[in-house]
Amino acid sequence: MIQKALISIGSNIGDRINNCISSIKKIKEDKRAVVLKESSMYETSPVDNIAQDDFINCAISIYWDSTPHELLKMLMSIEDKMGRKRDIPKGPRVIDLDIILFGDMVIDTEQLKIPHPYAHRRKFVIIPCIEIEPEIIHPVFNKKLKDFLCHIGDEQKISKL
Ligand code: PH2
Ligand code: MG
Ligand code: MG
Repeated sequence: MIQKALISIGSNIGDRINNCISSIKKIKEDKRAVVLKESSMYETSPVDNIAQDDFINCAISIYWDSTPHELLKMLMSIEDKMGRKRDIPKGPRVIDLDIILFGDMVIDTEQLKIPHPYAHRRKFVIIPCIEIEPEIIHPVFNKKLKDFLCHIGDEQKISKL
C-alpha cells in the first residue's frame, strides 16, 4: 500500500548542506520512493542540551510503496553508507533520517516509533515539515503540527538559509 511519509533530515558534521542533499538523492534512487516536496534548509541550534555544533535540518515528503519498517531499513542503510556512527545518543551526526509521520499510522515498537516521539517538541522538525505540509495532523494528539509551535520556547533557534 502506498502511503505518504514525512522525513526529517539533519546533519552537524562535515559539509552539512551537502550531506542533506546527498541523502535526498539516495532516497530518490530507491524505486519504492517518490519524493513529493523538499523544504528549505534551516540552520538550527542543538536541542537536548548536548554541547555540539549547530545542525542543518530540512524535511521531505514522499510516497512510499512498502511498509514503515522497510522505510526505516532503507533510511538506516543510507545513514550507514554515509558513515553514520551510532555512539553518543543525540550526539553529532553526519546524517540523521527520521520518519516523522507515516500516513496517519501510529506505531510504538522498540525499533520504530511513529509519529516520532519528540516531533511535536522540536522546532527543527515542525518548521521544515509545515513548510511543505502546512495542514498536516499529528495522529496521536489529533492536532495540527503547526499548532504545537507556540508551546516551544525561544531557546530553540532556527533560521532559514
Ligand atoms: N537531532 C537530535 C538531537 N538534537 N538538534 C537539532 N537542532 N537538530 C537535530 O537534527 C537534532 C538535534 C537527535 O536526533
Ligand atoms: Mg533524530
Ligand atoms: Mg535518527
